[in-house]
Amino acid sequence: RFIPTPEDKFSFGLWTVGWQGRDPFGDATRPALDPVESVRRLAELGAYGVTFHDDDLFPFGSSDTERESHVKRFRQALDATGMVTSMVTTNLFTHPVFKDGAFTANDRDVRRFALRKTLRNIDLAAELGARTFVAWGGREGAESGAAKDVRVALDRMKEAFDLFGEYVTEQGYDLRFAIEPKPNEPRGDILLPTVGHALAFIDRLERPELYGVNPEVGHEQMAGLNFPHSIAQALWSGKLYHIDLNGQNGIKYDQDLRFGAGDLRAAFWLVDLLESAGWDGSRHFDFKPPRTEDFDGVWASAAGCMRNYLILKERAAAFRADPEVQEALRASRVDELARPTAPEGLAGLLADQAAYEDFDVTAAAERGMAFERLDQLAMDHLLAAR
Ligand code: 3MF
Ligand code: MG
Ligand code: MG
Ligand code: MG
Repeated sequence: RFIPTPEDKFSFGLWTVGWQGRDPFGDATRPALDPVESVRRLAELGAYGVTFHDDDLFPFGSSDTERESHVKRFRQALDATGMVTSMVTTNLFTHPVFKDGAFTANDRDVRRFALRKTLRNIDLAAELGARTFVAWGGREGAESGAAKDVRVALDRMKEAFDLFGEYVTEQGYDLRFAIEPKPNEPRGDILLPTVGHALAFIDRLERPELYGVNPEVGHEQMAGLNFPHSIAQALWSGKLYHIDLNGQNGIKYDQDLRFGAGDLRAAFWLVDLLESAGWDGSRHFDFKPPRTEDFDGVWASAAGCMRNYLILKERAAAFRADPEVQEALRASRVDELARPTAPEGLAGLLADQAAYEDFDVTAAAERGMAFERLDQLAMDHLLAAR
């Protein structure tokens, strides 16, 4: 029970299990992990894919031949294990050159370098058969007001994404972009801070169909937002192109706990939503095994992400299948929300005396919604008390 298989489509960033535990206050607590070893171990644990930043696979500044040899070893590991590269992304935040951002750095030559670094990496993504290219605006932001003209920065951000869209179209690559919002950290404030901001930005691009979002559990929760609600709106917009699953305890620094840690109830509703929406993309984990852990702890943490997803999937299915829950949903009139409010149109609505003149406001106001009973049933299922 709860044993992951490739059919579950679980994937991990190389930077997750490979995180050495360096934080603003402390040095690395673990040695570097060979990407080939990560591929092998994750395959053994039941994952189907891995994802990476260019710099996770070959060090920043590698020559073309060094780059080729790293890619070749990685490819061999994929072939040997049957793992896929499900997503590729660019590191535009670690090297000091990106201290003021990449596509929106005030320095124009830094922006041009960032575009070229990304275009090179888009080629690699296509070469490895990835269909999704994630862009997190790591340092696109500011600490102070006059430092960044946000309207102009958004022009430059649009310019960058439009160029990438033109490039994949010209090259005939089957690749879509997923923008990853985050409100802050490492910058004081980051541009495109939430899913909603990113969705509005995408509407202004030249080829909007090429772009969607890559929401991360902890990033929305850092802003105090309801993650399942953000995912629901992304799905409703047809824009959920990828997802970063992890755990977070409220409005704090980006904790990147394993999936299921942190806000467990949000995780339950998230899995319920993804599964009932028939989400067929990767279940991608972007977490950090805490720096207290040795490698046994790293693999236990990775396994825990998948196990928790599968447990929650079972719990959510049990909730949906319970006849008492179905009855409670009806009692809360959840099905009624699916009925269009005025299908007869404006004229019919205006002519309907029952809608206004004869409407019994008092009686309607007195009807309870029965949400508490419904939510307790969910709680019982989540805690396996039913
Ligand atoms: C930072 C993140 C990033 C992105 C990654 C993929 C390092 O909080 O979440 O992880 O997910 O850059 O685009
Ligand atoms: Mg995070
Ligand atoms: Mg993160
Ligand atoms: Mg992320």
